[in-house]
Amino acid sequence: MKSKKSAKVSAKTLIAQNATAQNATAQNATESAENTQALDYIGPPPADDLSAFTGPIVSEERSDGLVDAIPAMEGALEIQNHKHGDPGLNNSLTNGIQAEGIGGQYDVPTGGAASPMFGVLPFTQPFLRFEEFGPQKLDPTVSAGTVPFPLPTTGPAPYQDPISSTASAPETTVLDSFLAQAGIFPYPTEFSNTIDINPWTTAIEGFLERALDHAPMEGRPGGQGWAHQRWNEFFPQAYVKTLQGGARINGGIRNELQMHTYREGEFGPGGLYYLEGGTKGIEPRFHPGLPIQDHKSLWTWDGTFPLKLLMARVGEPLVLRHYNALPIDPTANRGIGMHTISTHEHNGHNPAESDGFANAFFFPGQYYDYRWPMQIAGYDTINTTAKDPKASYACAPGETLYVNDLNPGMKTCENGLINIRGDHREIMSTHWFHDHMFDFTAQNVYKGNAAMMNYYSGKDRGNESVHDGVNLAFPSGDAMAWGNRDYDVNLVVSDKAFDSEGQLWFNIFNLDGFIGDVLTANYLYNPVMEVRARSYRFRILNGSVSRYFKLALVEEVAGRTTGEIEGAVGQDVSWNRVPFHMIANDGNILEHAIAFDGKTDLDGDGDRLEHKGTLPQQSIAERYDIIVDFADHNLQPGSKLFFVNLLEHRNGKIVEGNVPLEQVLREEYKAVLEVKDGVATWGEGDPVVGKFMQLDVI
Ligand SMILES: [Cu+2]
Repeated sequence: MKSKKSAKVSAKTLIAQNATAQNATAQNATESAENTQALDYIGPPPADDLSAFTGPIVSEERSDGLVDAIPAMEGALEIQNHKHGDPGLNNSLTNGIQAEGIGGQYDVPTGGAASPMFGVLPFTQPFLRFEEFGPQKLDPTVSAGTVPFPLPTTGPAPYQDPISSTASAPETTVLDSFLAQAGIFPYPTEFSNTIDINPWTTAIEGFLERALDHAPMEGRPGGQGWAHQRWNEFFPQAYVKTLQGGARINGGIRNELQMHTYREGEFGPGGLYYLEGGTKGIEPRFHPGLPIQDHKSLWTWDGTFPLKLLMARVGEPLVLRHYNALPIDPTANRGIGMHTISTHEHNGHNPAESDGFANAFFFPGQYYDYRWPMQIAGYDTINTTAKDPKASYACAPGETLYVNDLNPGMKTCENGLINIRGDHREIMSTHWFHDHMFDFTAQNVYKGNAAMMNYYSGKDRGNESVHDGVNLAFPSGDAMAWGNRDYDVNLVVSDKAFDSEGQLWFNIFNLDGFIGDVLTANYLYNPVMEVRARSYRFRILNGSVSRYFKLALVEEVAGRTTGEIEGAVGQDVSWNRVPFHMIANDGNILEHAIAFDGKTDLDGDGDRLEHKGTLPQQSIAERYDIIVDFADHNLQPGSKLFFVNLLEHRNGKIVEGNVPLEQVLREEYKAVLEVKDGVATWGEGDPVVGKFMQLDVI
């Protein structure tokens, strides 16, 4: 990224000034602006820099040098005596079932027995909304807590290892006190913090039985090549502190960081999504009747449930400080996943050093500062004067933002907006970020390293009541200026499998793609969500690692012949397809909403009905944003709906095809448990085809 603009100023300086002089106006800030062309280095690392380009340069003629190169995974796998640990050592393959599968037509889960469900019935647990990380203003005047990242200690299972601290995690309340400290320390820097030392160094040295040469606190590689590009221009104005960690109980430390603070709108007392005590006490399990996940089985953001959501704003550069609290011992993983991680913000326009490059992984005890500029594409060439209000930052009265327009400086929120540079048609909406570890992305994402990210902007405000010609007023709520989630629902759909003890299981020996036999919504098995009789936005992410979906929405009505899809003989219910509109795909808001109402033949194959209430195929990592009106289509309080998956897989290699909606609902297509040689396996169908989430209109 190279700036074409000459009149740049230092956001860092301005923010510091603004913070120390609360009454500093945009005019003052502009007057004290300094030219940052000299501050932001553009170009390759100098020859004497730590990160200067050295090769080997890869080409057919020059590939010999790679043969003797150190393997990319070298450090990640190291155990005692410079040996490599086997990260699959503790995988719980059940009953001797091997990588080649069970030989059945439906190899689901891949090469494994059917997941035990411990007698849990479908649609018997409430849905959980995502929990917000809650970005905070980056403010140099805040006196930040300086307690270092706590060390792993032994403790009781399932949240710690009782015997070995290097196979364990820091104690949960100690971790929470660490995360809850004010501010951010050490303060984020342009160059990687390779001066401070990884606070886990002594423990790591004890485990490796050798001294570490140098173990920096930050995992981002050092030198100019890994310094944050255009740092002064896109100086972070907000930050998030979080960690990747083994499963533990949610301590509720983010309750007050939720925008709604459990006081506003449907998240407030009496609202549909209010939680008494917030998220405090929520256990890491897929259903209250399924086992609590062990800290070695499930590695989520914060280590907790619910899954996490980053509410970020277009125009506001952000630092995500990501700590690695995973076990020092690479085999303390129940045979799934790698304890070194790298974080990729999927579809984001981010510079390479903050893009989750697969080999730029970081180690237990370290952090990595990802700096995401959050600018609109076209920043350098289109609307550089920031005159177009459609390209704007969403804000509340009194908020300020540094903007690098013709008159650079701190700008104050006016009518819910601050204009910024760039092409408004490029504004993004629904993203996610996830692990990108070399060779281990699938396992680590499966194991919980996946979070969602909503981009808020003038156009996509998260406030449905502002009609200013800019805001698209998508269903959301209006209790707050922006970022209302009352009727704006993040929904990650992903398939999982469990071993005989009910712990998360993945077949690491089959490299053709792993599919699970339990479909989850926000990592919950068959949850029930209550909705109002009104419009909702669903931001649906396919969070699987090898499985595609085709999702439909139906209403279930009493009477075998009442609905447009008749029930089978013996069923006393029938179904109606529920129309909706698609408004965004893969983080891009569509120019026009697309109606999936059966009136248009969207793919021109002569069949209109197939699009009524049914989405196109949804690939891995793909996002569809849809709007459903639970007050239309004869829906009303008391109506009961289901999300249904119609796409069949028989293995992780390839999609088999669509199963007709009628056959799924009538259970003419239905996976059946069969016991072969004492092992429960699936026959006659893919168990992930079918209903997976219930919606009750209240
Ligand atoms: Cu991705």
